[in-house]
Amino acid sequence: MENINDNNDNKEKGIEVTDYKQPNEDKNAVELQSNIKPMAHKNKIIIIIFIALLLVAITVLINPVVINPVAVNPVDVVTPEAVVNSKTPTPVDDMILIPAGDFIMGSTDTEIDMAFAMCKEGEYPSGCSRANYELEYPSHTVFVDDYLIDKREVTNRDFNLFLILKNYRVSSSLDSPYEYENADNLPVSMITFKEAVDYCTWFNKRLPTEAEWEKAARGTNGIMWPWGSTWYPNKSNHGKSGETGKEHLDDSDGYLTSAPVDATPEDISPYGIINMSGNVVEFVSGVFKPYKENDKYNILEAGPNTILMKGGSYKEDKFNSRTTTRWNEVPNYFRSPVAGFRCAKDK
Ligand SMILES: [Ca+2]
Ligand SMILES: [Ca+2]
Repeated sequence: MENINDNNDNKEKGIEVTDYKQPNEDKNAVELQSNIKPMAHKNKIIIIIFIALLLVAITVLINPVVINPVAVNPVDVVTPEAVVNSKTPTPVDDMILIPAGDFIMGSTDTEIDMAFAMCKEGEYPSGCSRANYELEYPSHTVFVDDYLIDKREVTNRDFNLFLILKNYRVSSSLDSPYEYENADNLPVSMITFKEAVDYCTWFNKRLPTEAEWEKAARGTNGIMWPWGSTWYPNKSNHGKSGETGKEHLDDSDGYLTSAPVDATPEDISPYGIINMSGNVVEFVSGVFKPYKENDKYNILEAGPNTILMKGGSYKEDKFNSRTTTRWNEVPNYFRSPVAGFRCAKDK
């Protein structure tokens, strides 16, 4: 700023600032510069190339393996062998935070009537009992604290990883889906309640409570299926109603039996949790009993240690695939190709 001001001052005073230099001196200066510039430019290029080569050499020495930058979904491509052989084997950990707050749990009398009517309209109306849906009564508000829950059902791949790394032995020799080929990304099933608990514990997680599971499935507004209160037959992997012991499979949704855990992305809850209507029913923690708010129906106690499961499966029709659906079974020996689980944990 000072020089510019000085020049302006000089111009105002009628003095040309370049008058001190003779014309011949200027010519020599130009010639001298023209001789020096190419040499300086070459040197700069050589120095830049040298530095670039040095950086490349350092990079190669530090990272000898070129990593493929293409993004992949580990659920789709990682085999159990690859995971076990890696330096840091780990199950897929994809959890979603459910914020603390109230939600609507259970079903109203009207919703129970709707479920019963759907059953009566199915292929096996004589097998329908309203009492099955009265287990969900009443609709009541429940506060649930912050927690995290798995976005997807636990896969064969991850359960197999648990068996290998933990040297865990299941309680019987199984004709197990997780021993099938090409089944890595199917939901694990044929496991007992205890085995599901042990898996979650090994992963520093736990089974969700029934309230946590139901809130994750239906959000705060009490919707009937995870995506809303209107049934869409192609959103989830479901089955169809039928006589006990008869075929309940339905491939109209694209899957006759269990589907890969991320294959039906439209079976999605308000929180973004997948497969809470269909695929496999899911163990939750706690003991099965009528809701304490039930002042109307005489629900038979199923036993002090009766376990709970939630949601539907690839063998269940729409009325048994609702967010409020409750199942109970005797633990320890129960294992089924339609029963799997997902884990939760405190925030
Ligand atoms: Ca199906
Ligand atoms: Ca499910």
